[in-house]
This record gives sequence, structure tokens and C-alpha cells, in this order.
Amino acid sequence: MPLPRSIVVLTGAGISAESGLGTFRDEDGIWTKYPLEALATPEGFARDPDFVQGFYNDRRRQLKTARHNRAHEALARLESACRAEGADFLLVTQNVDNLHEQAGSRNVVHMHGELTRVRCMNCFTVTVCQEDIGTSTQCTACRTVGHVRPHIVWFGEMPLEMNRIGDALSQCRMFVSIGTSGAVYPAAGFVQEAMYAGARTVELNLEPSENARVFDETRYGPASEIVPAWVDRLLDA
Ligand code: BJW
Repeated sequence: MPLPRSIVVLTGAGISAESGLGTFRDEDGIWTKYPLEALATPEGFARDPDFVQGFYNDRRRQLKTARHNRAHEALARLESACRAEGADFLLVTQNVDNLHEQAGSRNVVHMHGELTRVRCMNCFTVTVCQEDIGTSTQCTACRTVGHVRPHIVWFGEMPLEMNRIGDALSQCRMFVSIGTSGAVYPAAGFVQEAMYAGARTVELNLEPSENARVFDETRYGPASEIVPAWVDRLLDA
């Protein structure tokens, strides 16, 4: 059977859990250890920029040793199969790590930003950055000091590339949600958008998400097992 002519995949923290990167809302998740309001809102950043920069510096450093897992690899394999058949494929990730790219995925939208990029609040230039930043960091574009922040979408801020995502959802024939709790909007609403477009919807997660009942097909288990198995089945069908 040919592949669906247009596939959108949404990933969340669960796909990187077995690569050693923490999720947010699981029992030992990031938001159980750190206050969300202090670390993931523009107000928290304005109150204590050093605390927020330190949190993101630590996570940026973690990426130097983090390695993609079999779930990331399977999605890269699915993307190249789609390319070979002329089918559209868009991988939308809520993750700010770079493990999809490390595994070979090419058509990736980081809707909540990227740890390896920083943004100047003065001139809005986004630049690649692998190192720590802080309140004394100088912007490489406008040369002002103290305006460089993580290129991360915090609560109350608009996620990135929403038009591109909306276009892909409105045309997709298959929507697959992987490793996300469905607790954060607008990502949690993508399954409905895909459903209205007539897509088949699939959830692959460790346990049922908040949206589980909406999906046509659900599979539960660790991403490194269920994602490769699901991709193999789709490619063999
Ligand atoms: C495994 C596994 C394994 C574990 N294998 N699986 C009231 C109602 C509705 C909406 C709102 C509301 N009040 C405010 C809002 C909007 C708000 C929102 O959604 N709030 C909710 C808390 C209610 N959203 C926003 O503010 C967003 N912006 C916005 O809405 O702009 C306005 C707008 C947009 C568009 C159109 C119109 C208007 C911005 C959201 C920014 C989110 N930012 C964060 C932090 C920054 C990134 C970072 O620091 O890393 O992004 S929060 C955090 O949650 C992070 C994640 O990307 C995001 C989603 O989390 P995710 O990935 O789902 O992780 P978990 O931990 O929740 O789940 C992990 C899952 O994996 C679990 O299900 C596990 O079972 C599973 N799992 N191990 C497979 N081995």
C-alpha cells in the first residue's frame, strides 16, 4: 500500500526520555522539581534572569552528550520513505533539543524554540549558540549587552511557525502524536485540526494522554520500542 500522501508527526518530551532528557509532567518531571512560573514565563525571566538563564544553560550543556534513540531514527526513516514516494512529511516538535536533526530528520519545526539558538530582545536576531549565556552576554548582531535570551517559547508567548503548521494540518491524511501529554495548547489541539481535515489520527505514548479518546489508533509503551515497530508496519503495509 502506498504511504498516505501527507503525514504530520507531533512529538513531545516523551520521545527524548530514553535519551536521558527529562519530561515535564511525569512523576520526576522538570515541573515537579522547578517552578514553572519562574522558569517558563516572560514574567519569571523579567524577575530573575540569572535563574532562568542558568536553567537553560544547564539544559543546553546536556545536549553536548545526549544521543538520539531508536524512535528518533524511525521518524527519520519514515521521512526519507515519504520523500522517495513524493509524499509530504512534516515533523512538528515541541522539544527544544536537537535529537531529531541528530537522527537525520530534515523537515522539522521546533514550535517551542531551540536550546541551541538565542534571540536578542533588542534587534530580534536569532543566532546559533552552544555556550552559556547570561545578563552580560553581548548580541553578535547589534552589539548591545544584556538583551540576549534563550530562543524558547514560554507560556503566554506565540509558538513558532504556526502558519506552516496550520497549512500542513489542514492537508494531512495522517497525524501521529508521540510522547506528549496533551496538556499544552495549541499543540494539544492539533489532533482535532487533523481530524477535521479527514486525517487518520494515531497516538504513540507511554500511557494515554489527556486527548487519548480522540485518536483513531493508540499504542502504549516506551517510544524506542513502539515508534520503530509502528513505522516498520506502515512501511511494510
Ligand atoms: C513517554 C516516555 C517514553 C514519558 N516513551 N512516551 C487555558 C486553557 C487552554 C490553554 C491555555 C489556558 N491558559 C493558558 C493557555 C495557553 C498555554 C497552555 O497551554 N497552558 C496550559 C498549561 C493550559 N499555552 C501557551 O501559553 C502557548 N502559547 C499560546 O497559547 O499562545 C497563544 C496562541 C497560540 C496559537 C494560536 C493562538 C494563540 C505557549 C506554550 C509554551 C510551552 N512551553 C514549554 C516550556 C518551554 C520549553 C522548554 O523549556 O523546554 O514547552 S512548557 C513544556 O510543555 C514544554 C513542552 O514543549 C510542553 C509540552 O510538554 P510535553 O512535551 O507534552 O511533555 P510532558 O512532560 O507534559 O509529557 C510527556 C509525555 O511523554 C507523557 O504523556 C508521558 O507519558 C510520555 N512519556 N516517557 C514514550 N519513554
